[in-house]
Amino acid sequence: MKRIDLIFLLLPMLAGCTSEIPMVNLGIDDAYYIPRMSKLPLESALTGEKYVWTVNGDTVSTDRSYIFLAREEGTYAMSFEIVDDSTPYYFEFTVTVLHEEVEYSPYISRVYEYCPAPGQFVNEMPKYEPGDTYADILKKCEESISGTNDVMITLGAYGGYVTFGFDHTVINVVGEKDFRIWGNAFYELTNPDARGGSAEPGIVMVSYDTNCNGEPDDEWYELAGSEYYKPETLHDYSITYSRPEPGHIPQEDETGYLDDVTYIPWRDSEGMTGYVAKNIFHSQEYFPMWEVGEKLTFWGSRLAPNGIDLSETGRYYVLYAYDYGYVDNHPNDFADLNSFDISAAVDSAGKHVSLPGIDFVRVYTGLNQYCGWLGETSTEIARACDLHIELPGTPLPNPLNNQSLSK
Ligand SMILES: [Ca+2]
Ligand SMILES: [Ca+2]
Ligand SMILES: [Ca+2]
Repeated sequence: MKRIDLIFLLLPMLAGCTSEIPMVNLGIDDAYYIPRMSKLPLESALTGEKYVWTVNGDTVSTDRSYIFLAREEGTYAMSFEIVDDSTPYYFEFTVTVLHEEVEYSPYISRVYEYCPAPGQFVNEMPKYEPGDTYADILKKCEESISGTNDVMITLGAYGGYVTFGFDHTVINVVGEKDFRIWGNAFYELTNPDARGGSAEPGIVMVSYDTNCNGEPDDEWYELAGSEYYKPETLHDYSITYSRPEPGHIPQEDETGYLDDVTYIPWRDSEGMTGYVAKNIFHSQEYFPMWEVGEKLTFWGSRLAPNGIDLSETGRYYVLYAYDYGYVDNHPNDFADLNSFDISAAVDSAGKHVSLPGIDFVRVYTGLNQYCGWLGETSTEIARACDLHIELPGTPLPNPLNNQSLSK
């Protein structure tokens, strides 16, 4: 096939996404240099009937545009073809993937959103101080869970979420788990084999920055955990919490542990209603104080309740861990059970999707459950880590509490 100079609309020259959109004639300038684990968006300025992109001889896309992304350093032989009877084109070029200039961090570097549902640790983890705006709270969240700061944040009751990212794209390595998240789950010591104690499973969603604007405004996919396809798991569930009415009169319960059993009312898409109660251990406001609206609505999948009251009098709940695929579900020393494979991503219809990598992770509390004086079930997070970035001198990052990674 005849080689013809092809005008490409090349988005960034280096290091992923910029707002510059220079027109580059690839027939003259046909080599690209990018850091590993960063995206190179390519789009043909010319149109035709069909398109074929190849990397090292393998067809990787048949769309008009293609985002190149590689974990390994080296030079990649690329081709782009427009299959068209009247104006066919074929073009070859190279992408050289280099080591990043400033070493990547394997840990969280950015928190994009923090929207907890009401809960007993809300306004405390992180701490709300009078006058704090949403931007202030977001910054506190970022300081809490970035790097190895390991300061726990709460997501509150069902649906509350946090969205975070790294200083690079997390590659979906085939056949391997890709990132890990730390919570504060534990098994009760009397019966650890039952894997019950404090398991407050959070559902994980991932997103690839396909429009390359650095913002989490692209399509989201849930990572299907062990419960995803079970009939007791609800999809398209939603819930709305209302701020307590002015002049609301607290109602204590007879156990003495709850100050106000009708504190924050909720209504869900199943037609159920209930309350997030206030307990005697946490006297601050439970509705996020930086929020200005009267209602907070959340949606997603909802897992079945996992808590059992062994006392049968509301005094001793054990929350049993689900098998796999959730945050804050198994203790942190179980590395594998707290690690996630991007290949578990499914679309809104439950169909598996193939993502080359992800730029954004969202975690939300997956249960709408209230357990006596333990209060509402809420996912907590302290750290996350890309499993494909090595640290000099340590083969894998150290987990919290110096617990062994090898379990
Ligand atoms: Ca993977
Ligand atoms: Ca985006
Ligand atoms: Ca927890």
